[in-house]
Amino acid sequence: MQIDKIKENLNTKLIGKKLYYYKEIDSTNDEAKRLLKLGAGEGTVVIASEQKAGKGRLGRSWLSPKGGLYLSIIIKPHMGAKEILDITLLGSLAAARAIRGLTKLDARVSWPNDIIIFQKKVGGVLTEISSSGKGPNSVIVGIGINVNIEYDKFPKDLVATSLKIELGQSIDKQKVATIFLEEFDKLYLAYLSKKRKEIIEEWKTLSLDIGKWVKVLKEKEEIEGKVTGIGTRGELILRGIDGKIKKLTSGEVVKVK
Ligand code: BT5
Repeated sequence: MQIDKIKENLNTKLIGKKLYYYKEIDSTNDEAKRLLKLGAGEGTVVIASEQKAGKGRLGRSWLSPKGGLYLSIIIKPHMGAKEILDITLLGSLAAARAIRGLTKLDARVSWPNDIIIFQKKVGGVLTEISSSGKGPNSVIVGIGINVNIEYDKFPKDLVATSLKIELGQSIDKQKVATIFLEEFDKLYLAYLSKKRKEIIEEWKTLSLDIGKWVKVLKEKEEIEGKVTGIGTRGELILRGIDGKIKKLTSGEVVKVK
């Protein structure tokens, strides 16, 4: 990865002023946590070419071979744990914007943290709160995007794709990283200046779930309903078959009809 190319081209106000690069690491989110303990500030970015213990949510793992983009951003938005879903939505929107802008592929989002192209997962967001830093809670936004990963690197049972697979050719990974960080920077600054509503509206326009009948997996429970919107804290709002409205703050959409 040509990290200097990112540093030279990056045009952001807050994000990526400090950028750490590793050829190989356990998890960029874990490294961001370690850096936080050493006093890393808001906007710090950790990028790796390969992760040996890439993490998904709920203890799942994130396949992280060479060719993918793996990065984590430290932010300090002065908010409680309840608003963390907003940041996850913001992260997936930034990724969808970057992919759409660079490739014209129809990248979409699915609640709460998936980035999807033609029904296949091309990226995911893992947002974690860390209270170990000094001052306000810090939030670590980890993002993985399958950029130049070949089809045979994915296990058969994984419904995944990469930008290379969809485009039929490799794409400049530095550019994907730069544009993603710039989109994240814009969205995060907008979020801080009370533009949450606009961000959620845009997320909804790219959502595969809104208005659809979906199945949500929440722990071991399966909940079905028609998605009617996103709540004030990023929660998924569903109308069940009984007509009752449910608001989900955790779980994930697993099936869209
Ligand atoms: C996610 O979790 O989608 C969050 C992924 C976040 C990864 C980034 S990479 C940089 C940073 N550092 C980290 O250690 N993590 C973050 P979740 O919604 O739980 O989805 C995980 C599931 O997606 C797995 O159980 C697999 O089924 C599937 N999966 C794993 N690797 C994948 C990949 N490379 N592409 C598509 N799907 C994958």
